[in-house]
Amino acid sequence: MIRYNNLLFEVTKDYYLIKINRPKNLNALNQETIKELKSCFDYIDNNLKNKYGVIITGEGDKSFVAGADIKEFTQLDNDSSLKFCKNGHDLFNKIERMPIPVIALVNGYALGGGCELSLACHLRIATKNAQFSQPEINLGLIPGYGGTQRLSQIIGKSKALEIMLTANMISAQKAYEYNLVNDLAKNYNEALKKAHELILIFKRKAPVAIKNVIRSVNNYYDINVDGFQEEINLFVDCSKTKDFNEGVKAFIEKRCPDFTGE
Ligand code: DAK
Repeated sequence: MIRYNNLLFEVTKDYYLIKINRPKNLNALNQETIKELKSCFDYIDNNLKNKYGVIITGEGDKSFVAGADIKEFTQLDNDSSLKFCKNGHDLFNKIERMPIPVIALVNGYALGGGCELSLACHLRIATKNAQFSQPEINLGLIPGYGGTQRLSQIIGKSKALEIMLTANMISAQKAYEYNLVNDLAKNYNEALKKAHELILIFKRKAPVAIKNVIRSVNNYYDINVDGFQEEINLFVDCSKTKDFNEGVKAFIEKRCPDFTGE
């Protein structure tokens, strides 16, 4: 198994579990962690067989990710600022485009870059103690890892502006009411159980259809793509698979389909 300095990476029977492992710094994202996450998602992307989802969370019971590592900001100049921004964007775009669902298990603070990391995931489950915020404005910044775009896409312009302009902390319950999170859980174990249950649902679906739903929905937010035209292409792509034949056959034979990913 691959070892990382800042991540715990577990391969389970059905899914991959990534834990950001800097609890003394509330799992703040330094550049090394961003690089390791990128390499971890590249590895997953190349090893999708028999894996139906990814769960990403933070080590410890206090924080998912308390933002970008503020201690690294003291050395920033124009070049490094641009490079940092690009590294973050590359990683978060990679997560958003993964062909299997990525679930953020938000178990505490999800601040700044931490909130943005959760937004790049396809689904979010928050524990009762989770708190969300985009406090960049307090540092004289704006969200720099896609937050201005994804928060607006997910919860709408009005609430997104309120969150980014005030830097207020948003409780798990409020985040649920804003549609920022998909589900709530009492604690980490319950959230992990819920995430696993979702992954077992994905396991029963056709992998090409899963991948193409994610792609097609992402296309809605890409101004360079005609989402309707691409939906036709991705639909036709699915209709050429053996799994499509199997899905129709299983329906007619009144049994569960046995999808193979072909
Ligand atoms: N970075 C570095 N260290 C952090 C950290 C962070 N974001 N958050 C917490 N820590 C460290 C604390 O410094 C402390 O370390 P020691 O002092 O023990 O060495 C340790 O974690 C425990 O934190 P506290 O003692 O503060 O714990 P409390 O329970 O009292 O408070 C807190 C928890 C989350 C309310 C507090 O730690 C806090 O306010 N943390 C900062 C939250 C924050 O503002 N995060 C940054 C959001 S802005 C960019 C791209 C993206 C971004 C920026 C630039 N470029 C491309 C240039 C994104 C920016 C953000 O994420």
